[in-house]
This record gives sequence, C-alpha cells and structure tokens, in this order.
Amino acid sequence: MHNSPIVSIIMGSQSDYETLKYSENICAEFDIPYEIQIISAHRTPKLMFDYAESVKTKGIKVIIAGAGGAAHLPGMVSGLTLVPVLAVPVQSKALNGLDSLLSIVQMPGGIPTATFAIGQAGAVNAALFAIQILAMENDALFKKLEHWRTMKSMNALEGNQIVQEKTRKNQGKQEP
Ligand code: RP5
Repeated sequence: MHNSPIVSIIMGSQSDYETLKYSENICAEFDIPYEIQIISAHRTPKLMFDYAESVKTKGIKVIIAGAGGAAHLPGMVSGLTLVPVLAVPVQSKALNGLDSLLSIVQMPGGIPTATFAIGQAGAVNAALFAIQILAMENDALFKKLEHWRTMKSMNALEGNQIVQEKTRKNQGKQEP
C-alpha cells in the first residue's frame, strides 16, 4: 500500500528534472512519500492554480518548487497556498542561474518563499530542509536525519585522514 504524498516536488519544465531529481533522490533515501509534477507558471497557468489550491487538502506538508530563468513558479505557488514553498533556482543557460536566483529570492514582504542555492546543492538542501520540517513531529525521521549527518561527518573526517596521510608521504619524500 502506498502512503499519500506529504512532499510535493514541482518544476516548470522537464528540463528542470535534471536538477530536481536530486530532491527526489533525498526524499526516496528517507522514505518520504512524495509526488512530482511538471507545472509551468506560464505554459499551464490554470493547472498551476488548480494544483496549488489542492495541495493542502491532499495532505501535502511542504512544496519543493524548481524553476529557471524568469522562474515565477515558486512565488506564484506561494501566493496561492499557505503550504511552505522551498524554492530551487535552476541553472539557466543564458545567465547561469543568477536570473533564476534573483527572480525567486526577491519576493515582496508578505509572501515568503524560502530560496536555496542554484542547482544541485539547492535541490539537495531543499529536500533535506523539507525533511527537517517533517522531523519536528516525527522522532523516527529525526533519528534518521541525525544518522545521515553523522555519516557525512565521518566521510569528511575520512577525507581529512586520506589527505593527511598523503601529505605525510610527500613530506617524507622531500626530506634530504
Ligand atoms: C522555465 O524556463 C523552466 O523552469 C525552465 O527552467 C526554463 C526553460 O524551460 P524549457 O524551455 O526547457 O521548457 O519555465
């Protein structure tokens, strides 16, 4: 039996999936029931209205919205629902995603839209942030996040050990 989705991942175009798949991967890794939709603020505006108005009733707790260029999807959806929107600026071809970032981050006061980094890092962090929000009411999820962070710390420490070992060898070679 499938659980109903509690995270919604939306994006303006199929081309955005190359970025938003990193949000999906994190949701899947944490066993979060999620759904994914391509909804364009300008190509399918009616769909965007209908979808944004339905999310709360469907039980969605957080929306991750990715878009590039003019990138008005996250802000428009924020204006249509009180379900929190975590926005991912997609790296555009023309301006490397700076257009996406500035378009999303400069929401006027009153319609908050959390904005993450451009591209893959933003997609990963938006999903982790969504899970952190959900974990506030879910101890098992909180523990999974703690474990995930511990693993990342261990990876960093292992990386440092490898570099230290290499440096010691290199310095040993240089001795007269
Ligand atoms: C935006 O325009 C989308 O979010 C996408 O990042 C960008 C380009 O869209 P396509 O031309 O690939 O459909 O609406």
